[in-house]
Amino acid sequence: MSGPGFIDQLLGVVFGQRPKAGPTRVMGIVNVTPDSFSDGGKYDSADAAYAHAMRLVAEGADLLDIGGESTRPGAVEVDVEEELRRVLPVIERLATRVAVPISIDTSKPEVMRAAVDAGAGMINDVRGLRREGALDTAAMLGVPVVLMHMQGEPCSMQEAPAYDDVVAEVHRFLVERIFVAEMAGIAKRNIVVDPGFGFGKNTQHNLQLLAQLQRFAELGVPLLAGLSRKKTIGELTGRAEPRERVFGSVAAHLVAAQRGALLLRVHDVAATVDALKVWNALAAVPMPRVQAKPEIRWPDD
Ligand code: 7PJ
Repeated sequence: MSGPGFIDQLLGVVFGQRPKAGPTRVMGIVNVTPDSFSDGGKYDSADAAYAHAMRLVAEGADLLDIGGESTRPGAVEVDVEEELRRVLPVIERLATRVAVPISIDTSKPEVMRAAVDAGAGMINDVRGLRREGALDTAAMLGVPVVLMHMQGEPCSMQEAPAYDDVVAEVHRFLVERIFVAEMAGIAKRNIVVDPGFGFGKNTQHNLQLLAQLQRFAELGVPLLAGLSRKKTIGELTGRAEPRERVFGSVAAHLVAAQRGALLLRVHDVAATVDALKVWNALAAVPMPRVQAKPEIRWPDD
């Protein structure tokens, strides 16, 4: 291993050092699916997806996540040919026109390979490289990978999500996947982890994960969080319409960033970037040392 990797550069990390809390980066979501839950059908053509991606870059996205198969609850799988037909034209056009890295949101080895050939520089796998051939393909391609936790499969994962201890179980899973990925030849500095909010998790599970997100930030690899417009945000805010969950999503992502998430996967790039700017401005303000509490004596002490 020599020199900083792609993720180090993206995060502005000095090689060999990982920041405890650092400059959090924004990954803009580009769905090329006819059935995505929050912008369903709006960007199902390559032209529209491309235009949307360009807009996210203009809004300040640090990288783009291109997905051709919906993983929303209840979604049905698409085959390799269809997934490639959706994503490849978009990746090809973007790769030569945008400066930001492109991530491919897929679990299929064939799609990983073709997407990287077409110019994608990162793999985002909601199944944590558990599909047959995915580990070896990712290792061979040598690009960074996001290993996400999911209980079950999208078609049924929200029917009855159950854990004894969601934080401990997701943590154990991610530790295991980091180990397995390294054993398969994926460099640790190319690994990003993600607890997978909403993937076989109800609102209580998601809140517990968010409350203890710091534990995942301490795994020694960058942490990604994605809560954008998800059902949990809808439940907490009373917003049934995903498009109306922007403010709630921004709040959740700001909390995630403060608890150590270095990457935020979002639909609403401009709003998230503004929130991060406000938070980051505070980092430059000198904080006085916490003073010893004045001793208060009550008369009858
Ligand atoms: C996530 C994802 C997420 C990662 C989706 C949606 C569903 N990839 N792909 N993390 N969610 N890494 O956008 O609501 O949370 S698709």
